[in-house]
Amino acid sequence: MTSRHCGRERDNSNEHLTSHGNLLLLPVGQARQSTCHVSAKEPSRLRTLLAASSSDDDDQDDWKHNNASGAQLEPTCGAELAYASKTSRNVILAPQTNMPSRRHFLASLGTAFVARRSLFAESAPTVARPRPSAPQVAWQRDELAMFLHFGVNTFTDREWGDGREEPAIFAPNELDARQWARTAREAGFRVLILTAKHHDGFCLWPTKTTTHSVASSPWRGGQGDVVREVVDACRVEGLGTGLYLSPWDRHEPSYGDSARYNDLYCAQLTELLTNYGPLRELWFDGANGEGPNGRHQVYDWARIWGLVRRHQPEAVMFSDAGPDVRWIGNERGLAADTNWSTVDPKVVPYPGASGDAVMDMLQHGDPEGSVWRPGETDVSIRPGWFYHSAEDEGVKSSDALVDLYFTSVGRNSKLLLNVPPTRAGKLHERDVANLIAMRRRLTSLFAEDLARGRSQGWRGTGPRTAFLDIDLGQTRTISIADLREEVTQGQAVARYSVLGSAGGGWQPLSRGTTIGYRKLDRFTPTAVRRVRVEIVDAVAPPGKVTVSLYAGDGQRPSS
Ligand code: FUL
Repeated sequence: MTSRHCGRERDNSNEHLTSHGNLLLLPVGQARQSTCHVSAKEPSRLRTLLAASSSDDDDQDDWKHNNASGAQLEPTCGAELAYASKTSRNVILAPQTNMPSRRHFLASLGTAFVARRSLFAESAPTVARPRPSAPQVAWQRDELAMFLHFGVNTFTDREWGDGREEPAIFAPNELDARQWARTAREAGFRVLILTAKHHDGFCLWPTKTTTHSVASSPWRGGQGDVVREVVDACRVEGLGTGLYLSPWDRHEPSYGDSARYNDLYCAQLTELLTNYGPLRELWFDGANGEGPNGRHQVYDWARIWGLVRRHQPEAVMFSDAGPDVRWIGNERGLAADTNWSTVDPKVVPYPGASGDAVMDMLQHGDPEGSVWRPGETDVSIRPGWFYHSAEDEGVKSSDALVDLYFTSVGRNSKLLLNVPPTRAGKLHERDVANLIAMRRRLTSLFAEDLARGRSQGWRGTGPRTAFLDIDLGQTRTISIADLREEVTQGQAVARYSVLGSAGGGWQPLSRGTTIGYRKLDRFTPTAVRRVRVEIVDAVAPPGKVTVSLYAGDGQRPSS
């Protein structure tokens, strides 16, 4: 079953192509061995790719450094190359020119390994590590996306429809997608992700694949298209659009007749991918309930992901199993403190896979993982995903929303916050007020970086350790440390500590494990003149870590 889902459980499934590029190296001799391929047609092209993969001179220096430290680039059978360094972490390069196209695609769900830029190249051999694609970097830098759960459940007061809802109940008489997008922009969100279809099967666009859609509802005289209105509103407000298309469909009679339903699902997806302009994210839920008469639907993930790559190559795909972005493992808004953006793809072979190892991989990632697949933290501003007036008192406060920012964005993740429209088709005024208050507080918290303009010279103390002293010029009270690795270069830091000194000795302020895109630590407000950040451990020679320091507003986390 699993191989049917995405083909990653095959014994030989350790190929990895880039999701958006095509350069891959293969580390061998590691505790966890993984194989990667380069789509180079011949050795000379391979060398060109290697050089081209280093977007700046420093990267090329790393490559030269590797060669200087004993690496050899040697042709093997056919166009294969073996890059064997004298380090224990050798790298083999292999072409994928003979791969059948389907295998080629499956392999493409990994991410590039390339030599990593390091501050410590002189003192340690450079190790090939996965790096993000450009769309993955853009996805993470957005920091905030707004989820919109909207559909027949909004009108039945349910969380999961059973597929028997009458399209006529869908009647949002004041639907205002501009209000959704404007609120999102004002609150600092960069993308809206709409449930184009939830598990009930009701389609919010006039699909040709079924009559169970807005075309059968009296809303806008049967001419309505919520997807179009959201895409248009996002364009006007300068936001990106993402779509959720539930594979589980409780209305569709063909669900459970795997081949037939996969055809229908792919036709729906193709409509969304080809009729609405550029999309930023496709959101695939792993729910896989029973079909009529207990039939089991086997989703064709390779085909589904292939359609997205073909029609929207700049979009990222979310699911438990990526391929670009993974679920963070809970719906409470909590990324784990230790959160690697790399994973071992074999541990989560398909969306909806379960088990302790799966949950552990989703929450923490894997420092030795072979693909770049950062975690997305989805959580609702209300107790449910859909709007229920009975939950108006349960809207998360602005302080709770700020906390979510710290436990998601501030733990190397991205926050996908659900704000469900009401039956009228608007965001509720309480939700809007709390979102705007959240933005105000975040803006004020991060208004003045006390380390800005201060010299940040890292000093290496060993192959994987370093420290940085920042002199603030005068004694300042700080309570937030904001640390960032340059994730375009990958992720390396495994343990760090932050210390402060007002003139006497150093006192600990915070410490942690991973940093990644951004790590936000809050601690007791402390008056300091100097701050020291120590990298105590790393899985590869770490790149530059940028440090910002903030006073904070004296408020402790609300939970
Ligand atoms: C879950 C779904 O079952 C919920 O209804 C919701 O859409 C959430 C975001 O994903 O798997």
